[in-house]
Amino acid sequence: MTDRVPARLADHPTVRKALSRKRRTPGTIDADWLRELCLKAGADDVAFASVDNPDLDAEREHVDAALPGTKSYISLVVRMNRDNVRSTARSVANQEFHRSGEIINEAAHRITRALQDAGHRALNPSATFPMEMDKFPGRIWVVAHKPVAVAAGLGVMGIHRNVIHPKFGNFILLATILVDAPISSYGEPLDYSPCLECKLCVAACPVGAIGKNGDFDFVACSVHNYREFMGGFTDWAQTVADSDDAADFRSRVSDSENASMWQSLSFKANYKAAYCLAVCPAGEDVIEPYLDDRKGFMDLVLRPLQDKVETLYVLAIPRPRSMPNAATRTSG
Ligand code: B12
Ligand code: SF4
Repeated sequence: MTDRVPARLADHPTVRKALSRKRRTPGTIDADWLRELCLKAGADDVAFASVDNPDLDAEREHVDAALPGTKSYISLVVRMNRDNVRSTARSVANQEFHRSGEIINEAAHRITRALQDAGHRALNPSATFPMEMDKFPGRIWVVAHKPVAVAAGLGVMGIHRNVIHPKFGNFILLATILVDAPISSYGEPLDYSPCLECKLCVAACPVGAIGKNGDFDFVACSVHNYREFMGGFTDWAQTVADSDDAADFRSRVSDSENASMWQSLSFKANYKAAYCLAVCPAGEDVIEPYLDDRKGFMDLVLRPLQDKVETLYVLAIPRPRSMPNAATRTSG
């Protein structure tokens, strides 16, 4: 090593210090040590997958671009508080998503730091936003957390295409850390799906994005739920640009919609619904009230969301020109 250092660098204090200490040659990461590290850092569950796992072939080029030489995925789960997600008050549910996102990002950041200190190259892409908007409307996420979690054995995607953890149900957020080393043992996919096929998610979605057979209309979901993100923001800005004057603009967009957009811009972008997650009774920790009294569960959890009067955002498909692109839902 010393021979390879040019003479003009050899006397630099940093170089002298680096050369005098013991070299670390990080090898395979011990799975038990890593699991303990992740749980202590704030994850509620964790499992590992290899980049060579054929179920994750589609991720390979993306993670290799993010961290060249990625060898393993560390898949993290953080629980969400269920009744917050179920609330008809969007501020309550959004606060739960944002806070859980911060918790999982903080956990991933701590774990990545510990891996770096152990001599590894490691990277923690954001759990949710920010994403790679220069690629919009293409793939804006660095790594797809769901397939990694499924391959690592942390859950299975239900009819609503969210990952259901066998114990925590779908009240979880996911994150993935990329690391440049193999891990001593990898997870296996679950041998059953926690999804009960009850179809409450189908009944709850305000824009019909979830098909009974598991088809998912991501455009319908994205246009409504993500109204204050990406394309929905462009539509709002376009309405500003297309308006003749203030009165015209206020006739097109309600004060409440503008205030909501401003709340998203000034705080964090808020989701319009996550009702598919809210109503899902799957998971060992979640299922009891549903088993005890299915009608009671529906009255308590599903009905208030179905009955909520709210603005829905849908794309205009060929229909009379007078049809607006926002409609008010008056009943379930
Ligand atoms: C893109 C995305 C979305 C898109 C598309 C959803 C989807 N099913 O892919 C939209 C905007 C609709 C969305 C909505 C929501 N999302 Co989202 N989303 C993501 C993201 C960034 C990637 C998802 C992904 O891996 N897709 C690819 C494959 C794996 O998904 P798939 O279901 O098998 O296939 C569908 C897509 O590929 C889609 N598709 C096909 N081509 C294209 C092209 C583009 C450009 C897009 C956008 C989609 C798309 O159609 C396929 C069939 O449905 C992840 C974060 C991340 N970095 O992983 C969060 C994530 C999946 N979302 C999450 C959540 C919570 C939500 C919402 C509840 C939002 C909310 N908080 O209100 C809703 C639920 C909608 C639903 N029922 O799926 C969580 C899920 C947690 C869990 N338990 O599984 C994640 C993992 C974020 C996180 N860190 O936890 N989401
Ligand atoms: S609500 Fe029912 S059908 Fe939908 S994902 Fe959950 S368990 Fe499966």
